[in-house]
Amino acid sequence: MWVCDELHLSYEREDIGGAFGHNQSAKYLAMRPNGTVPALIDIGRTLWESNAIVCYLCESREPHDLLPENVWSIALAQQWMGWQQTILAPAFRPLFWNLIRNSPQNQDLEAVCTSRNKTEAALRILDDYLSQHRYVVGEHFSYGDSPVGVMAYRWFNLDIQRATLPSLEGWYRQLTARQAYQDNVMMTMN
Ligand SMILES: N[C@@H](CCC(=O)N[C@@H](CS)C(=O)NCC(=O)O)C(=O)O
Repeated sequence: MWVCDELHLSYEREDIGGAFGHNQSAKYLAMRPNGTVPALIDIGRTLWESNAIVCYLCESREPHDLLPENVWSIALAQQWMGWQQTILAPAFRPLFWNLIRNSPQNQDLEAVCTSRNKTEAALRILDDYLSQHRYVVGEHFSYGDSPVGVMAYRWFNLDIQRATLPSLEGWYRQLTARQAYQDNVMMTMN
């Protein structure tokens, strides 16, 4: 939704997952067979996997402001998007679920601790990279910033201890100045 608003797209949004409870319906499973969100319908065609959706929208809609500038930059954006899915998100998930989605009596504090440590270790890698780059692809905001940007909001707004990661924090502050980020990401976590 953040990227849709960055691109000023008009769209119809249907809330399906989590508390809305529609993601195992036959209708939804016909769109996304593993029942997770999101899924996009565009010109009667269905696409799923959030990063694929983000890349498709940025490529197919004008203006192309969020596109990385060249083949190398596209590869770098893909690198950080893949890293978010395979390294950062699995490290972070137990922390988020235990603190935000589980009731206090069902919180696994050992898992919280392990997950916090793993997430911080992963974010140090990004912090180190951002000490040399303004955004994940050089000097300009691009779609490559979006998956890690969503997770950064959660990281910086959980009630946990955090090491100082100054470059990560500086990059995150730039995102918080974007209207579409404020409208779609900076909200109560649930
Ligand atoms: N790699 C997938 C992850 C999809 C995913 O795990 N989605 C979660 C929400 S972030 C989900 O649908 N969970 C089930 C639910 O919300 O009911 C993607 O980026 O699209």
